[in-house]
Amino acid sequence: MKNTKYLMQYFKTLLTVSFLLSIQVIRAQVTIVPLPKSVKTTTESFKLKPDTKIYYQSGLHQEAELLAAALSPATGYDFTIKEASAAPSGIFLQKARLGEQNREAYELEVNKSLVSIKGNTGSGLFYGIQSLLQLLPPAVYSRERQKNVAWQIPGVKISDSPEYPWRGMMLDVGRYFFSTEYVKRFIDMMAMYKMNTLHFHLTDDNGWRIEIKKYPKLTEVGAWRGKNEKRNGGYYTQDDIRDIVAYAAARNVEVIPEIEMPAHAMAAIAAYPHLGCTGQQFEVPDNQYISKEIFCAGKHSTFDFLQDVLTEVFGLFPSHYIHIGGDEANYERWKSCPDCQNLKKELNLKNESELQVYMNRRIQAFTKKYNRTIVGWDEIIEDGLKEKAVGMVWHNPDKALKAVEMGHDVVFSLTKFLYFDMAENAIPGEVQMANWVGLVPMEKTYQLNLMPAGIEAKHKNQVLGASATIWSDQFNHGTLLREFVPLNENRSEKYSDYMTLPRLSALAEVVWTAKSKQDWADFQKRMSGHYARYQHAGYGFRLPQPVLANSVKTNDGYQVTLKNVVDNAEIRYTVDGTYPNPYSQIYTGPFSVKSLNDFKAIIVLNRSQYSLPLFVPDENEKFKKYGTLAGKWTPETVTGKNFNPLTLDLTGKIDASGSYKITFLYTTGGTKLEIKSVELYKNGQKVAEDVHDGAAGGEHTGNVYQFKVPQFETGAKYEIKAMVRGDIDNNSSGAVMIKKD
Ligand code: TNX
Repeated sequence: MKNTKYLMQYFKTLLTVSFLLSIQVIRAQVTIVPLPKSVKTTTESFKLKPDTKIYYQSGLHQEAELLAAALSPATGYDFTIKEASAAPSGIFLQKARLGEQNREAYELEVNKSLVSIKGNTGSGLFYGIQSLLQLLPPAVYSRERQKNVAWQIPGVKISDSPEYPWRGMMLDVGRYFFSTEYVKRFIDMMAMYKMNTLHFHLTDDNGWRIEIKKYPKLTEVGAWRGKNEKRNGGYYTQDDIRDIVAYAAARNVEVIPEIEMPAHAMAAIAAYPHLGCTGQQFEVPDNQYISKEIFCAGKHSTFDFLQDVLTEVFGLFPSHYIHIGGDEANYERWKSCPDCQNLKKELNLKNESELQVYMNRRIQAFTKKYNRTIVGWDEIIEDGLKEKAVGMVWHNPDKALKAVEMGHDVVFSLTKFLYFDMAENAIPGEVQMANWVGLVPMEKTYQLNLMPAGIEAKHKNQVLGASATIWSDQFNHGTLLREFVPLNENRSEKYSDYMTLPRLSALAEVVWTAKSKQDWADFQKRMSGHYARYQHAGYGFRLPQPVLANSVKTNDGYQVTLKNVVDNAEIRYTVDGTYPNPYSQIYTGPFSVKSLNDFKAIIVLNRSQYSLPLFVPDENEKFKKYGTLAGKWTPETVTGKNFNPLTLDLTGKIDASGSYKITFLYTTGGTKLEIKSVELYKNGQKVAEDVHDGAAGGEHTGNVYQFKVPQFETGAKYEIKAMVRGDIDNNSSGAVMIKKD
């Protein structure tokens, strides 16, 4: 008995040792995200030791301090920092004129005695440091001492610089007030992935978050909503703002404030009712909806107010840009406001949209005096906006084309790729998020193309980059923020983390790395070690599901091979229909199932952090009563803005004369499919049709089409042509079923 016990102990130790060895091997690979321009590896390596010194050339003290502060907690080493003009060993930070002139460029060279980081500026140097941290084991991000880690840095020669200057994230602190501490952590996440622009959405209907000395009610009234125990909110004092701006600047992050106008302004109007058209007193609304109450464009006092606010804002934010919102203005109040109508007449404007252009122009003229450039949601890109502006394109790439042709710059913020308030998946267990544009999985974000047709050569430099959004309006609806294991403590902050990571890492590569070098499979491989980095850094994140690597048909079913995409994690699975958990069967290699719908598999990082299950949904089962599958539609097969034919081959599925029913059934996507008609063709000849309007989406209306096959002919080719289009966007998918009556 005793012997077996010792033997077991021995094997356990052996396993642990080989486990640790395997980690070492993985670590020796360079897995930097975003992928650098050029990486050469050597067989040498540098080991951080308690007596490793950090040398810096004059002017780089701040960067040296940041590096020491990044390395000290996990290593437990108390690094000596010293100014020096040259260094034979240790870590050396230098300002140098690099071949690559970009201010954010850097070079990082590691050999066995020296780690050298060079940058044209402190910004470049900061990025050299970020890459260095990614060469160290994930535990380096921990704020607690990590024992038994060899702090080895592989030998490399890296030269690197970004493709785009605007690498952004937007944080909506208007709908949910994030603490200063959280905002700093958010900046840390960005900086880790070389993102450099924080778009700070400071004002909205549901909250005004920045102290303005001249208008104290903006925060006394406008920063709070709800009554009694439901009362919530908060704001940043001007000192908090200065603190955030400085913290960001030290990490090469520029903070661009957004003061929304004319809409999304209920919090300000609740504080100062004269800012609205009616002067009526409102409360700060607790939910997000498109409000009719917007800033009055017809009164001079509105402009006085906005200019006073902007003056204080400019004093706090050194950023060259100021975001003025401009989205989703409902003009109903302007239409019945005597002041707005008088002004419209006076200026000879055709409609209220031109009144908004007037407002933008007036604000733009004011900001110009402060040498600032306005940024706005793509609604501001209208004729009449004289000076150059930046359009933040969220609707569709056509808007970007219009903007660059008018001479403006653009930043992509496209909903379908960059709205991180959309869920990545729709399967049970996914944290519920917004869904009005469908799903935004990480792979979709990675596929974003910043040079759509028409922009390329001529307007290349007008594309500044991209920015993803963390809208927090869903945080208002307590019921939508479902309890989820990793999101236990401060739910809203963890929720925001979960929306942000890992998609932020994918966006980072889209804006930093040349498109020609972007490769999803390679990215996925490099990412596999990054979840542990997030974890050590204390960030919440979403774990990806296992990947179905292969399924081979066998005599009595399928053999399934799964791929793990997270380092040092297990795959666990079930074959009995139940949801797997961290104690389910461990995956060690290919397994057999009768039907592909029979298995569900998860990635388990640890007992409390595991992914949603990978499974093959059984659509046929769900839709069985509608007959058999005639075909599918996907965003790729539904093209254009108008009705276009979706052709499905029904040869073999139509096998007798008689009446047939075709049913369109939506499965996923943010918008519905509209159907106009279904025509039946026999050998290319139309033989029957059913014309009526139908739709397949969250609700199905008129989605069943019926026709008669007159004389069935064996060997004939049967096809249907359905005239379909997406409602707003072509982003839904679904099944088309056929059933003989
Ligand atoms: C649209 S995008 C908005 C926001 C919402 C978001 C929710 C844009 C400029 N306006 O006010 O928070 O959708 O996804």
